[in-house]
Amino acid sequence: MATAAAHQTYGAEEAGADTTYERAFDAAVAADERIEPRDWMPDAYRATLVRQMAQHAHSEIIGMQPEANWITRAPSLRRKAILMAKVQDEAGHGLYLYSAAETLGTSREELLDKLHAGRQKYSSIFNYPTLTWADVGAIGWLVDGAAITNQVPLCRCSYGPYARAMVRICKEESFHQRQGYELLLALSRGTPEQHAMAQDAVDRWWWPSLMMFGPPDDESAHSAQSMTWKIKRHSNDELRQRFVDICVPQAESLGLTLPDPDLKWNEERQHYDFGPIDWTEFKEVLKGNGPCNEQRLTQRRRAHEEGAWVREAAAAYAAKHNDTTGAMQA
Ligand code: BYC
Repeated sequence: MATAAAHQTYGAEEAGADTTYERAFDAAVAADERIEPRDWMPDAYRATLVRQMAQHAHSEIIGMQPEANWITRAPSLRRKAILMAKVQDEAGHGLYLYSAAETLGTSREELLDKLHAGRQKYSSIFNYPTLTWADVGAIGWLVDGAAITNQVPLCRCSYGPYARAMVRICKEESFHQRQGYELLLALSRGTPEQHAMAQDAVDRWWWPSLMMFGPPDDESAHSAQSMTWKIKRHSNDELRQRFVDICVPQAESLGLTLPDPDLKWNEERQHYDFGPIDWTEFKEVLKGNGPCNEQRLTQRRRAHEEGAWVREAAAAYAAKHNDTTGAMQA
């Protein structure tokens, strides 16, 4: 926090002085300063952050499922070790994000309850099945690639704890994306069957990856406000275009094609044009009608219930440890 006036600590006795605080908050955002947990912030800013960070955290932990599906069937020890490390990283990302959300006054328990009750979303992408081993590569290349494109700007998000969590997450996502690319390259250069498997996976994951960036700008309910608050730095369509532009040459190097006959370089725009996205499918997935929505939530609820004893044991251990520390101090 740089300027004292811009960063007033919020307290009950200060209610009524919101206008001054609001001006200071707006000035801090305009000056590209970070807002920190103890700073005054508009209720709607806090609610928007909780919504986005919760959705992001839930995506990380639900995102473990489609990939974990292949851990036992990885084709070599090396691939298995890499995949296990990646899936563990996703759990870690979830934890950084739940912790960052806790700084806004919401507990991890509360957010998980909302996820399990279907009251908070997670990314549409994780409602698609991983049918073959090549899907692990396609997720790494496309899904992690889309995640990085979307998340690198979040390292400059106005809310400090979220921005700082994103720095480490992006470094790890970058490794994930490269392992996916390397996996697909190995398959693409392998037998004709392996090449066909890689192509099939790319065909199935391409369009859902483009949907990860959210609805088109003119239908994005939150973008304008989130960009004013510098939570988001770019619009959904801008980031989607950036992702397409990155992927086309990479697909060529992989020796694979992208399943879009309208994909072509536009000299005037200096971008690739691409075909229409099936927003009906996106809306259906968000409504819970994607191929795996039910399976993902059922598995998540079951994992939570089965993990109850771990949480109880950890709480008992912490209480015992606190007792011992207390006794030693007394
Ligand atoms: N899926 O006004 P909009 C990862 C919702 S990567 C589901 O544009 P916003 C990972 C949106 O929440 C994935 N819902 O919203 C990678 C809103 O509904 P509510 C996670 C979506 O927030 C590899 C409504 O549609 N990444 O974790 O301004 C392995 C209107 O949208 C989606 C993040 O979460 C979607 N694709 O922009 C493992 C990144 N798109 O909330 C894990 C952080 C939109 O009003 N999040 N909706 O009910 C963001 O950057 C933004 O939240 C979004 C959406 C760009 C996704």
